[in-house]
Amino acid sequence: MPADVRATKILLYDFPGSICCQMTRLAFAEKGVSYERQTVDIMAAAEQFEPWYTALNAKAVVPTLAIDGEIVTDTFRIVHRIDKDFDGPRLTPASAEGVKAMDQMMADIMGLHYGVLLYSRRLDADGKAPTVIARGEFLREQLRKYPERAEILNSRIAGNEKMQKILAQPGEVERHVGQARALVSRIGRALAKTPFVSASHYTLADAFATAALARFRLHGFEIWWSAGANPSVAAYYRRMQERPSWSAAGVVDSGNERDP
Ligand SMILES: N[C@@H](CCC(=O)N[C@@H](CS)C(=O)NCC(=O)O)C(=O)O
Repeated sequence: MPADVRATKILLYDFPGSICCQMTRLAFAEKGVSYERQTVDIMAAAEQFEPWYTALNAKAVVPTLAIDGEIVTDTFRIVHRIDKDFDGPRLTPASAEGVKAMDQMMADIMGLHYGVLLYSRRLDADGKAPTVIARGEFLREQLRKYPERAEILNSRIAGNEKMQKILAQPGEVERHVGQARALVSRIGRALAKTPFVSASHYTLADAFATAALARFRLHGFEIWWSAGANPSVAAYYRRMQERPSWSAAGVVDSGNERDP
């Protein structure tokens, strides 16, 4: 049964530029549900590693949703909860088969390595990504300061080293960029069948696709659908930009690229 939105306290632990938070805010906006936001600075202040936050989200990532104090983590689960718990337009296809296809599309969008996409455009003359190296040093400094946070910081340091390895191999970078490009083509093929990526109406997959396309544009890959390539994706992207949810959710597709 849908919760009574007016009586329910909905709090999103959030970071403005985070792609996952943008997906979540799009789902809220399309559902027409109002909520409170608390910023968790995942960059300079590294608040995601603070004990009060890891008590809510053991993986030390945003977003986290609190519904009347009940904690929900993982963007995929969060947006499904938003759709299920509250009144508003249904953001899932009607059939079980449609939901399965939508979930698969969302998993594939979430599965891309957005960090590689960003930093592959930021390599120096030696093929290294100074920002990624600096972030690795920052994480090691956090570890020296807060040895009690070793478990989560060590896993984040391992992820940073893995990304540096990927960035050092042009073939690997190409593979990741190719996966993102293939996803844009797949969105184009889906749009040949239905006006939205998973149904004839807006679904959670559109929230994911919109945030992903915005991220690709931010990183300089708009060429995948501009200038005549993938015209259905170009038209879809314009339509998504025109929806009230675009600005309500604060989708970022230009400017300063500083999100991990
Ligand atoms: N699978 C997780 C991924 C969340 C995630 O990676 N969030 C990023 C921002 S988009 C984050 O919090 N990063 C923190 C960091 O890099 O330390 C989810 O969907 O919630």
